[in-house]
Amino acid sequence: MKTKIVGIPLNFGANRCGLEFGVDNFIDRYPKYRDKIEVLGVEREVEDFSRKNAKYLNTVAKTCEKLAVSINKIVKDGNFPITLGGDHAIAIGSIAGVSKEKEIGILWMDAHGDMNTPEISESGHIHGMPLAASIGYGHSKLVDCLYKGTKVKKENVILFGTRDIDEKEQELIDELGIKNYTWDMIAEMGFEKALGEVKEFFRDRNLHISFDLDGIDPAEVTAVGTPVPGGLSREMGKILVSEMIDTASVTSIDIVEYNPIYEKGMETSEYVDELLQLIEKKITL
Ligand code: DIR
Ligand code: MN
Ligand code: MN
Ligand code: MN
Repeated sequence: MKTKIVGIPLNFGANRCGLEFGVDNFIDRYPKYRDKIEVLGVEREVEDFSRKNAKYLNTVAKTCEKLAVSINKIVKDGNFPITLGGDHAIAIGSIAGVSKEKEIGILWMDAHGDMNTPEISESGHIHGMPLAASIGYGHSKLVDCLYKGTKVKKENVILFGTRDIDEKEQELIDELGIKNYTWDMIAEMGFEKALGEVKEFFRDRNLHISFDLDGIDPAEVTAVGTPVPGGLSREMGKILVSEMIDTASVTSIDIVEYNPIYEKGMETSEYVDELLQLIEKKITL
């Protein structure tokens, strides 16, 4: 099995300047990836700007659709897709591309819940909605990406590292019974124990990992658009990915929200490189 990296420089899901430069900046810093990352273009669609509750809906939906087709082909060819963002809205596409072929669970590593819907979102930013859309909640243009309906059962989802969840978003998480390892819980019970439980839950099952870089402590990974104090150390993030690959049947991974505008030196791009190397080594073993 080979890893195939797809770069998708979307920022319309976050409406935060800089995310659109993430993929190109990363390749500039690490030219060894120039031929290894297939970069998809993001095209602006006509938008309805009276819509405040799901900004750039048409552009995001079209981009996710395009990514989903590309990811689906990689899976059908028997390879392992890695999606490099761009903002987290793209997970709608990567998950759809995989879930069309296989029943999967999702490990969502993030400071945020990404469980908003257009009805409850405070910001209207679609990068706060991709997990909800993937389990069947939200605008039909997002929920029905690639094929109609729910991509992943809500029972098969775990949030990990959260520490900034909006009020109505929390209500939806509670109502749906989404398993949520908040950063406070992880810190209290210990990372090892929390990881152990997540490993047991997904043991030998197909798993998509959606890795939002803002899940890591912003003191250690600065170049993200929406930093929140606290979170996993760099090392914990790598152990999480590594041990999940060893334990579950990991099908696919997203690495998202790299925003080079906020990078002080090289520490975030370096971390992305470390993650990619680790995944490559484990998957092609
Ligand atoms: C916030 C932020 N909950 C929103 N979400 C982010 O806009 O819905 N997700 N930053 O990664
Ligand atoms: Mn996110
Ligand atoms: Mn986040
Ligand atoms: Mn918030």
